Amino acid sequence: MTVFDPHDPLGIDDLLTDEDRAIRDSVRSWARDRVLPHIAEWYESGEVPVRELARELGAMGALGMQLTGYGCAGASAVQYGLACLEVEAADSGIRSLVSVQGSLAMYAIHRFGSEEQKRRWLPGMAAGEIIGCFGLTEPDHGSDPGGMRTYAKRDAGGDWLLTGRKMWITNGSVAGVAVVWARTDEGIRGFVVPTDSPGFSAPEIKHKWSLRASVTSELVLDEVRLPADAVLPEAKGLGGPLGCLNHARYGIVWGAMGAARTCFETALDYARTREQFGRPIGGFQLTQAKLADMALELHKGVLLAHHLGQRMDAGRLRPEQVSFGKLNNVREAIEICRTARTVLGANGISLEYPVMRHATNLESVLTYEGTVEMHQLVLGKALTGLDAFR
Ligand code: TGC
Ligand code: FAD
Repeated sequence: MTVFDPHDPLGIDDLLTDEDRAIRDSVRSWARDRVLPHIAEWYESGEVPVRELARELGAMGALGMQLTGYGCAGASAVQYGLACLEVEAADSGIRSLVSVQGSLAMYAIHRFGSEEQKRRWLPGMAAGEIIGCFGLTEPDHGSDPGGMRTYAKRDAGGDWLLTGRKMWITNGSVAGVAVVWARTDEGIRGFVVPTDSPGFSAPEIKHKWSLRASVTSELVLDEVRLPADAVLPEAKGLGGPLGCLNHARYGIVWGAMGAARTCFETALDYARTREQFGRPIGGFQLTQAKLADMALELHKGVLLAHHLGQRMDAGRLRPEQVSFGKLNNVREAIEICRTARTVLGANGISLEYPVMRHATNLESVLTYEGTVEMHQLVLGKALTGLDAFR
């Protein structure tokens, strides 16, 4: 008979290959050594050494790790997911850095770019030397990106002139390259924009109470002149950016379970040692019910992520299935973090413990990459055949 492991009650570890475990363990060690000792300070100050972390993640092969060639690691979807989980177990903001770099900016260039664009940008991005951002959302168009106003038009010489504003853009102010989506006479197209282009600026958005260890910015595009070949040749229409989102959302399916795992483990540990009424609070039935329910949703969520990862590796993952995973796992993760908060009592609200930080981070994760409602509507449409978006 195998032994019951409170940290892996379903034996999910058995589903992983030796290589999966090696990648997971090395990312876990990096997060433990390089992020955990500093994260509370970064969170409180709202200052995070993004460039330094990007280079370290690049050296580990964690940036664009699911892509092949151009300096990318060529890992499996499951391995990429495990890396997201381990990074987000430390902080969702650092996982955002990984997601936006690898699944949005690099993926867009890898999937839709010309050979020259790939050679120019991807090796430096994989190494973490160049940080990328992905500008889709606008001040007046978040859930409905099809209504975007940012536009690009050609001048007589064939150059593009890009004008508009993007909002809530992760890594915007630290990026060397921005993938920006804009309306053109040919429909929605993507542009690879060096951030030192005249007319480009990226003021940082301050006063966030969530994802404080992540840089979030506005992108201001004031007639940014770009050469004819700055457009991503293979992306035409909204399917371009939405195709990138599938990959980032997939990483979040795993990542959210990392935040949940940290909160569950913190609560479990606390419940075993904190005493009230003369005994550990973990001995009270009400606390045990919370722990049991948290463990159920945590490990069901990891199983779901693994299942979707295997489908992605087999080339059989549908966008609706990604919505299923993102909707379920982020929603359950935030519930787990909030429940963990209650187990810790007053300590639950302190930055000395990770639970409130994770819970407030997940408020952003619940909203970005498609809100809960968007994923409900994606599933609703898939189930009924009826479009309820508009
Ligand atoms: P709709 O008419 O349904 O579709 C337009 C075209 O797009 C295609 N499509 C997809 N393609 C690939 N993957 C998907 N998931 C796709 N969903 C739709 C579709 O087939 C169609 O193609 P075509 O060729 O027929 O034109 O579009 P709609 O206007 O009704 O909108 C659909 C909706 C609401 C689901 C979509 O717009 C949506 O997902 N909205 C949410 C927006 C969102 O998620 N934004 C995220 C911004 S990036 C971000 O948040 C990064 S945070 C990262 C971090 O810090 O970690
Ligand atoms: P809205 O679309 O205005 O939605 C407001 C509310 O209305 C939501 O509850 C929504 O679900 C609901 N709603 C909207 N339409 C409907 C409908 N048809 N039916 C029912 N309910 C509806 N974007 C990027 O492009 N790149 C980034 O790197 C990026 N990083 C981000 C980082 C952070 C920290 C945050 C918070 C956001 C980031 N975003 C980024 C933006 C994010 O993707 C958007 O915030 C998100 O898509 C929602 O858009 P919105 O905030 O404009 O909300």
